[in-house]
Amino acid sequence: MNPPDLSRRDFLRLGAAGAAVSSLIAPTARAAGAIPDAGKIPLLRPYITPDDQFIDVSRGNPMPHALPLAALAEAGLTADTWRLQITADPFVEYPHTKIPATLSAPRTLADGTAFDLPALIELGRRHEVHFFKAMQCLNIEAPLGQGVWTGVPLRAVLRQCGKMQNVRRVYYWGFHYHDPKQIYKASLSYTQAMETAPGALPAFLAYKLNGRPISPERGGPVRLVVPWSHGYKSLKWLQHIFVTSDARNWDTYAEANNDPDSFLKTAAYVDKGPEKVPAGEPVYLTGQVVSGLSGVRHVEYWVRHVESETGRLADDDPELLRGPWTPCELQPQPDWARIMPAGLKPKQLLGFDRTTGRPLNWPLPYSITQYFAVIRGLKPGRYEIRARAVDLNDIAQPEPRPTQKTGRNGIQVRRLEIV
Ligand SMILES: Nc1nc2c(c(=O)[nH]1)N[C@H]1C(S)=C(S)[C@@H](COP(=O)(O)O)O[C@H]1N2
Ligand SMILES: [Mo]
Repeated sequence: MNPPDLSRRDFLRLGAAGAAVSSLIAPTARAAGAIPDAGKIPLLRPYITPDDQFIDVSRGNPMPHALPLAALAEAGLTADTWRLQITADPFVEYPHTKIPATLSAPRTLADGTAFDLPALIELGRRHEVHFFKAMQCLNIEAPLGQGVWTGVPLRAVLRQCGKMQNVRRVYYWGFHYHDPKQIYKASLSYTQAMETAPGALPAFLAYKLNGRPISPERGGPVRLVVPWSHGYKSLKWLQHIFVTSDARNWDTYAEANNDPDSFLKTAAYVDKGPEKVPAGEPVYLTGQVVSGLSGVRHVEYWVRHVESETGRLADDDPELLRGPWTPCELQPQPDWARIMPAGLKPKQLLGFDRTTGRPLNWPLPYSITQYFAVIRGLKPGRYEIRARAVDLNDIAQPEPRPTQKTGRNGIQVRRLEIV
Protein backbone atom coordinates (compact mmCIF):
# COMPACT_ATOMS: atom_id res chain seq x y z
CA MET A 1 0.00 0.00 0.00
CA ASN A 2 1.06 3.57 -0.51
CA PRO A 3 0.19 6.08 2.19
CA PRO A 4 -1.30 9.29 0.86
CA ASP A 5 2.05 11.00 0.82
CA LEU A 6 2.54 13.72 -1.70
CA SER A 7 5.73 15.16 -0.34
CA ARG A 8 7.87 13.83 -3.16
CA ARG A 9 5.91 15.89 -5.63
CA ASP A 10 6.18 18.85 -3.28
CA PHE A 11 9.92 18.48 -3.20
CA LEU A 12 10.35 18.24 -6.86
CA ARG A 13 8.47 21.48 -7.29
CA LEU A 14 10.91 24.33 -7.34
CA GLY A 15 8.89 26.11 -4.72
CA ALA A 16 9.78 23.68 -1.97
CA ALA A 17 13.30 22.52 -2.77
CA GLY A 18 14.22 25.79 -4.40
CA ALA A 19 13.33 27.99 -1.46
CA ALA A 20 15.61 26.06 0.81
CA VAL A 21 18.41 25.77 -1.71
CA SER A 22 18.45 29.46 -2.40
CA SER A 23 20.43 30.27 0.71
CA LEU A 24 23.35 28.32 -0.74
CA ILE A 25 23.36 30.30 -3.90
CA ALA A 26 25.10 33.56 -4.67
CA PRO A 27 23.02 36.67 -3.77
CA THR A 28 22.90 37.88 -7.38
CA ALA A 29 21.41 34.64 -8.60
CA ARG A 30 18.91 34.74 -5.78
CA ALA A 31 17.96 38.32 -6.50
CA ALA A 32 17.36 37.42 -10.11
CA GLY A 33 15.03 34.67 -8.94
CA ALA A 34 17.14 32.13 -10.81
CA ILE A 35 17.93 29.07 -8.78
CA PRO A 36 20.18 27.09 -11.05
CA ASP A 37 19.74 23.35 -10.90
CA ALA A 38 17.47 23.42 -7.86
CA GLY A 39 14.91 21.32 -9.70
CA LYS A 40 17.57 18.65 -10.29
CA ILE A 41 18.25 17.97 -6.62
CA PRO A 42 17.48 14.28 -6.33
CA LEU A 43 15.48 14.63 -3.13
CA LEU A 44 14.17 12.27 -2.28
CA ARG A 45 12.10 10.03 -0.40
CA PRO A 46 8.54 10.75 0.69
CA TYR A 47 8.45 11.84 4.33
CA ILE A 48 6.30 8.81 5.17
CA THR A 49 8.03 5.66 3.95
CA PRO A 50 5.80 3.66 1.59
CA ASP A 51 5.37 0.09 2.81
CA ASP A 52 7.33 -1.40 -0.05
CA GLN A 53 10.32 0.86 0.63
CA PHE A 54 10.67 -0.06 4.30
CA ILE A 55 13.83 -2.06 4.93
CA ASP A 56 12.94 -5.33 6.63
CA VAL A 57 15.38 -6.85 9.09
CA SER A 58 13.08 -9.46 10.60
CA ARG A 59 14.40 -12.67 11.98
CA GLY A 60 12.56 -15.98 12.01
CA ASN A 61 12.74 -19.31 10.29
CA PRO A 62 10.56 -19.18 8.32
CA MET A 63 9.82 -15.46 8.55
CA PRO A 64 6.46 -15.13 10.31
CA HIS A 65 5.25 -12.69 7.70
CA ALA A 66 5.94 -15.22 4.95
CA LEU A 67 3.43 -17.68 6.46
CA PRO A 68 0.33 -18.45 4.41
CA LEU A 69 -2.87 -17.00 5.85
CA ALA A 70 -4.02 -20.23 7.54
CA ALA A 71 -0.66 -20.63 9.30
CA LEU A 72 -0.70 -16.95 10.22
CA ALA A 73 -4.11 -17.45 11.84
CA GLU A 74 -2.88 -20.54 13.66
CA ALA A 75 0.09 -18.52 14.90
CA GLY A 76 -2.29 -15.90 16.33
CA LEU A 77 -1.01 -13.28 13.92
CA THR A 78 -4.25 -12.17 12.31
CA ALA A 79 -6.66 -9.54 13.62
CA ASP A 80 -9.16 -12.22 14.73
CA THR A 81 -6.73 -14.65 16.30
CA TRP A 82 -4.25 -12.31 18.00
CA ARG A 83 -4.00 -12.66 21.80
CA LEU A 84 -1.71 -11.04 24.33
CA GLN A 85 -0.82 -12.72 27.60
CA ILE A 86 0.47 -10.67 30.52
CA THR A 87 1.98 -12.69 33.35
CA ALA A 88 4.28 -12.24 36.35
CA ASP A 89 7.57 -14.01 37.05
CA PRO A 90 6.95 -16.34 40.02
CA PHE A 91 10.63 -17.08 40.70
CA VAL A 92 13.07 -15.68 43.19
CA GLU A 93 16.78 -16.00 42.69
CA TYR A 94 18.88 -14.77 45.56
CA PRO A 95 20.62 -12.28 45.51
CA HIS A 96 19.03 -10.87 42.34
CA THR A 97 15.44 -11.17 43.44
CA LYS A 98 14.04 -11.53 46.92
CA ILE A 99 10.29 -11.30 46.46
CA PRO A 100 8.46 -12.51 43.35
CA ALA A 101 6.60 -10.06 41.13
CA THR A 102 2.81 -10.36 41.22
CA LEU A 103 -0.18 -9.20 39.19
CA SER A 104 -3.57 -9.54 40.83
CA ALA A 105 -5.26 -9.94 37.44
CA PRO A 106 -2.86 -11.56 34.98
CA ARG A 107 -4.12 -12.09 31.44
CA THR A 108 -3.76 -15.64 30.22
CA LEU A 109 -4.93 -17.90 27.41
CA ALA A 110 -5.64 -20.65 29.94
CA ASP A 111 -8.39 -18.74 31.73
CA GLY A 112 -9.61 -16.81 28.70
CA THR A 113 -8.49 -13.40 29.97
CA ALA A 114 -5.77 -12.75 27.37
CA PHE A 115 -6.20 -9.44 25.53
CA ASP A 116 -7.59 -9.54 22.03
CA LEU A 117 -7.44 -6.82 19.41
CA PRO A 118 -10.94 -5.41 19.98
CA ALA A 119 -10.11 -5.02 23.70
CA LEU A 120 -6.91 -3.18 22.86
CA ILE A 121 -8.66 -0.89 20.38
CA GLU A 122 -11.40 -0.29 22.96
CA LEU A 123 -8.71 0.81 25.41
CA GLY A 124 -7.50 3.11 22.64
CA ARG A 125 -10.79 5.04 22.77
CA ARG A 126 -9.48 6.58 26.00
CA HIS A 127 -5.73 6.34 25.62
CA GLU A 128 -4.84 6.29 21.93
CA VAL A 129 -1.61 8.03 20.87
CA HIS A 130 -0.22 8.81 17.42
CA PHE A 131 3.27 9.82 16.45
CA PHE A 132 5.97 9.77 13.84
CA LYS A 133 8.83 7.44 14.46
CA ALA A 134 11.72 6.12 12.44
CA MET A 135 12.82 2.51 12.71
CA GLN A 136 16.57 2.29 12.85
CA CYS A 137 18.59 -0.79 13.71
CA LEU A 138 21.34 -0.25 16.27
CA ASN A 139 23.68 -2.22 13.99
CA ILE A 140 22.77 -1.05 10.48
CA GLU A 141 24.16 2.12 8.96
CA ALA A 142 20.92 3.31 7.34
CA PRO A 143 17.47 4.15 8.68
CA LEU A 144 14.85 1.54 7.80
CA GLY A 145 11.87 3.85 7.29
CA GLN A 146 9.34 5.91 9.20
CA GLY A 147 5.64 6.48 9.59
CA VAL A 148 2.82 7.47 11.92
CA TRP A 149 2.28 4.77 14.52
CA THR A 150 -1.00 4.55 16.46
CA GLY A 151 -1.63 2.58 19.62
CA VAL A 152 -2.10 2.46 23.38
CA PRO A 153 0.61 3.31 25.94
CA LEU A 154 2.09 0.23 27.60
CA ARG A 155 1.26 1.66 31.03
CA ALA A 156 -2.45 1.79 30.16
CA VAL A 157 -2.32 -1.89 29.19
CA LEU A 158 -0.41 -2.88 32.33
CA ARG A 159 -3.00 -1.09 34.44
CA GLN A 160 -5.56 -3.58 33.14
CA CYS A 161 -3.86 -6.32 35.15
CA GLY A 162 -4.93 -5.37 38.63
CA LYS A 163 -2.43 -4.58 41.34
CA MET A 164 1.19 -4.93 40.29
CA GLN A 165 3.81 -5.55 42.97
CA ASN A 166 7.58 -6.01 43.14
CA VAL A 167 8.03 -5.30 39.45
CA ARG A 168 11.31 -3.79 38.26
CA ARG A 169 11.48 -4.89 34.63
CA VAL A 170 8.91 -5.52 31.92
CA TYR A 171 9.87 -8.11 29.27
CA TYR A 172 8.02 -8.75 26.06
CA TRP A 173 8.30 -11.22 23.22
CA GLY A 174 6.40 -12.36 20.20
CA PHE A 175 5.54 -15.34 18.09
CA HIS A 176 8.47 -17.78 17.87
CA TYR A 177 7.12 -21.17 16.69
CA HIS A 178 7.25 -22.44 20.31
CA ASP A 179 11.00 -22.76 19.65
CA PRO A 180 13.06 -21.30 22.53
CA LYS A 181 15.94 -20.65 20.15
CA GLN A 182 13.71 -18.35 18.11
CA ILE A 183 12.54 -16.19 20.99
CA TYR A 184 13.39 -12.56 20.42
CA LYS A 185 12.84 -10.55 23.59
CA ALA A 186 13.32 -7.01 24.77
CA SER A 187 12.52 -5.13 27.96
CA LEU A 188 12.03 -1.81 29.69
CA SER A 189 12.54 -0.85 33.28
CA TYR A 190 9.30 -0.50 35.24
CA THR A 191 9.80 3.26 35.36
CA GLN A 192 10.32 3.54 31.61
CA ALA A 193 7.13 1.57 31.05
CA MET A 194 5.00 3.54 33.50
CA GLU A 195 6.25 7.15 33.44
CA THR A 196 6.64 9.68 30.67
CA ALA A 197 8.12 13.16 30.94
CA PRO A 198 5.75 15.94 29.83
CA GLY A 199 5.97 16.25 26.06
CA ALA A 200 7.86 12.97 25.73
CA LEU A 201 6.59 9.90 23.92
CA PRO A 202 5.54 6.76 25.80
CA ALA A 203 6.32 3.14 24.94
CA PHE A 204 3.12 1.78 23.43
CA LEU A 205 1.36 -1.13 21.78
CA ALA A 206 0.86 -0.09 18.16
CA TYR A 207 -1.96 -1.50 16.06
CA LYS A 208 -1.82 0.93 13.15
CA LEU A 209 0.92 2.25 10.90
CA ASN A 210 -0.05 5.17 8.69
CA GLY A 211 -3.71 4.77 9.56
CA ARG A 212 -3.96 1.12 8.56
CA PRO A 213 -3.54 -2.18 10.37
CA ILE A 214 0.17 -3.01 10.74
CA SER A 215 1.20 -5.50 8.06
CA PRO A 216 2.67 -8.85 9.07
CA GLU A 217 6.01 -7.68 7.66
CA ARG A 218 6.06 -4.61 9.92
CA GLY A 219 5.20 -6.75 12.95
CA GLY A 220 1.40 -6.69 13.03
CA PRO A 221 -1.22 -7.18 14.26
CA VAL A 222 0.45 -5.55 17.31
CA ARG A 223 3.96 -4.21 17.65
CA LEU A 224 5.42 -2.82 20.86
CA VAL A 225 7.03 0.47 19.81
CA VAL A 226 9.63 2.22 21.97
CA PRO A 227 10.02 5.73 20.55
CA TRP A 228 13.34 6.66 22.12
CA SER A 229 15.28 3.56 21.25
CA HIS A 230 16.69 1.74 18.27
CA GLY A 231 14.60 -0.86 16.45
CA TYR A 232 15.61 -3.72 18.71
CA LYS A 233 13.19 -2.56 21.44
CA SER A 234 10.27 -2.27 18.99
CA LEU A 235 9.08 -5.82 19.08
CA LYS A 236 7.17 -7.32 16.18
CA TRP A 237 4.33 -9.88 16.46
CA LEU A 238 3.86 -9.12 20.18
CA GLN A 239 2.18 -11.93 22.13
CA HIS A 240 3.53 -11.89 25.67
CA ILE A 241 4.37 -9.31 28.33
CA PHE A 242 6.12 -10.61 31.41
CA VAL A 243 6.78 -8.57 34.54
CA THR A 244 9.57 -9.49 36.92
CA SER A 245 11.42 -8.25 39.96
CA ASP A 246 14.71 -9.27 38.26
CA ALA A 247 16.34 -5.95 37.40
CA ARG A 248 18.92 -7.50 35.07
CA ASN A 249 18.68 -6.95 31.34
CA TRP A 250 18.26 -10.23 29.45
CA ASP A 251 17.29 -8.67 26.10
CA THR A 252 18.25 -10.66 23.02
CA TYR A 253 20.31 -7.63 22.04
CA ALA A 254 22.17 -7.67 25.37
CA GLU A 255 23.25 -11.21 24.62
CA ALA A 256 24.68 -10.00 21.30
CA ASN A 257 27.10 -7.51 22.87
CA ASN A 258 24.97 -4.40 22.32
CA ASP A 259 24.10 -1.69 24.84
CA PRO A 260 20.61 -3.01 25.66
CA ASP A 261 19.32 0.32 26.94
CA SER A 262 20.67 2.63 24.26
CA PHE A 263 18.83 5.69 23.06
CA LEU A 264 18.34 6.35 19.38
CA LYS A 265 21.44 8.18 18.20
CA THR A 266 21.55 11.39 16.24
CA ALA A 267 23.37 10.61 13.00
CA ALA A 268 23.57 11.67 9.37
CA TYR A 269 23.64 9.06 6.60
CA VAL A 270 24.93 9.85 3.11
CA ASP A 271 23.04 8.79 -0.03
CA LYS A 272 24.88 7.18 -2.89
CA GLY A 273 25.35 9.29 -6.00
CA PRO A 274 27.11 9.24 -9.33
CA GLU A 275 30.76 8.20 -9.16
CA LYS A 276 31.76 10.67 -11.87
CA VAL A 277 30.55 14.23 -12.28
CA PRO A 278 31.63 16.42 -15.22
CA ALA A 279 33.74 19.44 -14.25
CA GLY A 280 31.63 22.58 -14.12
CA GLU A 281 28.51 20.72 -12.98
CA PRO A 282 27.44 20.95 -9.35
CA VAL A 283 27.62 17.94 -7.07
CA TYR A 284 24.34 17.27 -5.31
CA LEU A 285 24.85 15.81 -1.89
CA THR A 286 21.78 14.27 -0.24
CA GLY A 287 21.17 12.06 2.74
CA GLN A 288 19.06 11.32 5.77
CA VAL A 289 19.56 12.51 9.33
CA VAL A 290 18.03 10.69 12.26
CA SER A 291 17.12 12.88 15.21
CA GLY A 292 17.99 10.87 18.29
CA LEU A 293 17.82 11.67 21.98
CA SER A 294 20.06 14.71 21.61
CA GLY A 295 18.23 16.21 18.62
CA VAL A 296 19.65 17.78 15.46
CA ARG A 297 21.05 21.29 15.24
CA HIS A 298 22.27 20.85 11.69
CA VAL A 299 24.07 18.60 9.25
CA GLU A 300 27.39 19.62 7.71
CA TYR A 301 29.65 18.27 4.98
CA TRP A 302 33.37 18.20 4.32
CA VAL A 303 34.96 17.76 0.90
CA ARG A 304 38.38 16.12 0.98
CA HIS A 305 40.58 16.10 -2.10
CA VAL A 306 42.48 12.82 -2.38
CA GLU A 307 45.32 12.00 -4.76
CA SER A 308 44.46 8.32 -5.08
CA GLU A 309 42.67 5.54 -3.23
CA THR A 310 43.37 6.12 0.43
CA GLY A 311 42.90 4.01 3.51
CA ARG A 312 40.02 4.60 5.86
CA LEU A 313 40.17 7.87 7.70
CA ALA A 314 39.28 7.39 11.37
CA ASP A 315 36.29 9.35 12.62
CA ASP A 316 38.58 11.08 15.12
CA ASP A 317 41.41 11.80 12.69
CA PRO A 318 42.67 15.38 13.25
CA GLU A 319 42.30 16.11 9.54
CA LEU A 320 38.63 15.13 9.70
CA LEU A 321 38.00 17.05 12.90
CA ARG A 322 39.55 20.20 11.37
CA GLY A 323 37.32 20.11 8.29
CA PRO A 324 36.40 22.68 7.07
CA TRP A 325 32.79 21.60 7.57
CA THR A 326 30.06 23.50 5.72
CA PRO A 327 26.35 23.49 6.67
CA CYS A 328 23.86 21.52 4.56
CA GLU A 329 20.21 22.47 4.14
CA LEU A 330 17.50 20.46 5.86
CA GLN A 331 14.45 19.60 3.83
CA PRO A 332 11.56 22.00 4.37
CA GLN A 333 8.75 20.74 6.57
CA PRO A 334 6.24 18.72 4.60
CA ASP A 335 2.68 19.91 4.22
CA TRP A 336 1.53 18.03 7.31
CA ALA A 337 -2.18 18.12 6.63
CA ARG A 338 -1.60 16.67 3.16
CA ILE A 339 0.67 13.81 4.15
CA MET A 340 -1.43 12.70 7.14
CA PRO A 341 -3.00 9.26 6.84
CA ALA A 342 -6.76 9.38 6.27
CA GLY A 343 -8.71 10.30 9.40
CA LEU A 344 -5.75 11.88 11.23
CA LYS A 345 -5.03 15.55 11.79
CA PRO A 346 -1.55 16.85 12.55
CA LYS A 347 -2.75 18.35 15.86
CA GLN A 348 -3.64 14.86 17.10
CA LEU A 349 0.01 13.79 16.93
CA LEU A 350 2.21 13.80 20.00
CA GLY A 351 4.93 16.38 19.47
CA PHE A 352 2.60 18.69 17.51
CA ASP A 353 0.91 21.85 18.78
CA ARG A 354 -2.71 21.06 19.59
CA THR A 355 -4.05 24.28 18.14
CA THR A 356 -1.76 25.07 15.19
CA GLY A 357 -0.96 21.49 14.15
CA ARG A 358 2.70 22.50 13.72
CA PRO A 359 5.46 20.33 15.16
CA LEU A 360 6.92 21.59 18.45
CA ASN A 361 10.40 20.68 17.18
CA TRP A 362 11.87 20.41 13.73
CA PRO A 363 13.40 18.00 12.83
CA LEU A 364 10.86 15.78 14.55
CA PRO A 365 12.35 13.83 17.45
CA TYR A 366 13.11 10.17 16.70
CA SER A 367 12.42 10.69 13.02
CA ILE A 368 14.25 10.96 9.72
CA THR A 369 14.75 14.27 7.95
CA GLN A 370 16.51 14.60 4.62
CA TYR A 371 19.31 17.06 3.98
CA PHE A 372 21.13 18.26 0.92
CA ALA A 373 23.83 20.56 -0.37
CA VAL A 374 24.84 21.84 -3.78
CA ILE A 375 28.62 21.75 -4.05
CA ARG A 376 30.17 23.82 -6.81
CA GLY A 377 33.55 24.62 -8.23
CA LEU A 378 35.33 21.30 -7.65
CA LYS A 379 38.31 20.93 -10.01
CA PRO A 380 38.94 17.63 -11.82
CA GLY A 381 40.25 15.04 -9.38
CA ARG A 382 39.14 12.54 -6.77
CA TYR A 383 37.14 13.54 -3.73
CA GLU A 384 35.64 12.13 -0.60
CA ILE A 385 32.54 13.85 0.76
CA ARG A 386 31.55 13.22 4.35
CA ALA A 387 28.53 14.42 6.27
CA ARG A 388 27.93 14.51 10.01
CA ALA A 389 25.14 15.62 12.31
CA VAL A 390 25.65 18.17 15.05
CA ASP A 391 23.23 17.70 17.93
CA LEU A 392 21.48 20.27 20.12
CA ASN A 393 24.35 20.04 22.59
CA ASP A 394 26.66 21.13 19.72
CA ILE A 395 28.33 17.73 19.76
CA ALA A 396 29.31 16.38 16.36
CA GLN A 397 28.81 12.78 15.26
CA PRO A 398 30.02 10.15 16.15
CA GLU A 399 30.22 11.61 19.66
CA PRO A 400 29.04 11.71 22.41
CA ARG A 401 29.25 7.91 22.59
CA PRO A 402 31.25 6.68 19.64
CA THR A 403 31.08 3.05 20.80
CA GLN A 404 29.32 1.65 17.77
CA LYS A 405 27.59 -1.15 19.70
CA THR A 406 25.50 1.55 21.35
CA GLY A 407 24.15 2.60 17.94
CA ARG A 408 26.00 2.82 14.67
CA ASN A 409 26.68 6.41 13.77
CA GLY A 410 30.06 6.32 12.05
CA ILE A 411 30.74 9.15 9.64
CA GLN A 412 29.79 8.04 6.15
CA VAL A 413 31.71 8.90 3.03
CA ARG A 414 30.78 9.21 -0.63
CA ARG A 415 33.65 8.97 -3.14
CA LEU A 416 33.55 10.61 -6.52
CA GLU A 417 35.65 11.89 -9.33
CA ILE A 418 35.26 15.18 -11.14
CA VAL A 419 36.14 14.50 -14.78
N1 LIG B 1 9.76 -10.32 17.12
C1 LIG B 1 10.84 -9.64 16.69
N2 LIG B 1 10.81 -8.30 16.76
C2 LIG B 1 11.89 -7.58 16.34
C3 LIG B 1 13.04 -8.23 15.86
C4 LIG B 1 13.03 -9.65 15.80
O1 LIG B 1 14.00 -10.29 15.37
N3 LIG B 1 11.91 -10.32 16.21
N4 LIG B 1 14.13 -7.48 15.46
C5 LIG B 1 14.22 -6.14 16.03
C6 LIG B 1 15.26 -5.34 15.41
S1 LIG B 1 16.85 -5.68 15.89
C7 LIG B 1 14.98 -4.32 14.53
S2 LIG B 1 16.20 -3.33 13.96
C8 LIG B 1 13.59 -4.04 14.10
C9 LIG B 1 13.47 -4.00 12.59
O2 LIG B 1 12.21 -3.58 12.21
P1 LIG B 1 11.67 -3.73 10.72
O3 LIG B 1 11.84 -5.17 10.28
O4 LIG B 1 10.26 -3.25 10.76
O5 LIG B 1 12.50 -2.85 9.83
O6 LIG B 1 12.67 -4.97 14.62
C10 LIG B 1 12.90 -5.39 15.96
N5 LIG B 1 11.82 -6.22 16.42
MO1 LIG C 1 18.27 -4.25 14.89
